Amino acid sequence: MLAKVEELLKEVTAFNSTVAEEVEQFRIRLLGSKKGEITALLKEFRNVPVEQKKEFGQKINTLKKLAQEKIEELKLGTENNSTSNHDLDLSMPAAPFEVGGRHPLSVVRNEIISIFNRIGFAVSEGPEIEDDWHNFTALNFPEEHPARDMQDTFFIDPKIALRTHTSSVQVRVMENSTPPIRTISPGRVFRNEAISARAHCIFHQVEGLYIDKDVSFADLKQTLLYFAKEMFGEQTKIRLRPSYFPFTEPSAEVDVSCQLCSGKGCNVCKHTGFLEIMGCGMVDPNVLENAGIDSTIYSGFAFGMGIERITMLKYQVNDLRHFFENDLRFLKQFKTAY
Ligand code: 2U9
Repeated sequence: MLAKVEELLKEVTAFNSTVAEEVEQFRIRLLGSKKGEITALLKEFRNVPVEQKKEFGQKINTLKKLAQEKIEELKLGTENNSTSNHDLDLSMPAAPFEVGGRHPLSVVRNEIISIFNRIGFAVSEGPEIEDDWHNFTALNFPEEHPARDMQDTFFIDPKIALRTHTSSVQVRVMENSTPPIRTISPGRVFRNEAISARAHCIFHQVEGLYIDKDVSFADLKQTLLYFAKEMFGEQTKIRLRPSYFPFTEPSAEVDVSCQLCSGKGCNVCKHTGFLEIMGCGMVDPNVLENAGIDSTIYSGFAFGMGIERITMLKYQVNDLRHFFENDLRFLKQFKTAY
């Protein structure tokens, strides 16, 4: 057996090849798990006479190591030399790969930003974890307002919460700049609500703010009419209904004429011809003063909309949960340039 080891040592030392298949055949012949010659010699170790065990053990280990190293070394030199590469057809077209698309909420958010950019609104962003002042107090929320309740807002501690609207970002803009201010704030907001087809505890808003001398309710109406026509089509009409928000006075809900029935009345608009898209109003003088803006010199309007709601109306999506489930069959329908 020692003679066989010596013979194989010589053979391994002398072996050379640049062809991958030859190297692999050599590996199987020597080190293959079933019929490999070195493997077989290792199995025979227990039959070697005791006085030869030491010498045989050392030699067979040297042989195995040498064979393994040699095969690894030769493999490196043959990687680009395999005969199977001759099957490669370099004239074949490349495998198709799928290009991703933007999420529908991003598509609509970008469209809203673009519409307001065109009439001079800048984009402002701010923190998702907000203090009581910027989220509630500066915006004229009374101490006992229900939104300040644990049941409606995710509090981190008594004075810090996940923002419930992006108006908080605009308070920061007002504190840090002087009018004229024309800005929109897109972003995620958080409310402690049960998840359903119409509500989610995380959703996306765009809030808008315009402050200057002599800003009037007429400016607000024209701005929103321009937005509605750009977003839903030139034929779109708007309607304002009186409402109440702590931060605006007067306040209104804004409806657009129903896309499906062109305002004639159908199931979607519950036969009213209109669908609610946002809230708006003139910024309450208290809010201006809270942020350091003189309400005797300046006035302003503000509006706020949920991006999910705008997207549902524009694309006839009937369940808000689709936006959070990442089902590709849903998402693939929104491939666009935006
Ligand atoms: C400042 C002052 C006032 C923003 C406004 C609304 C009306 C409104 C809701 C629409 C659906 C939020 O997503 S929603 O639940 N928003 O109705 N938002 S006026 O008013 C502001 C903003 C900033 C400094």
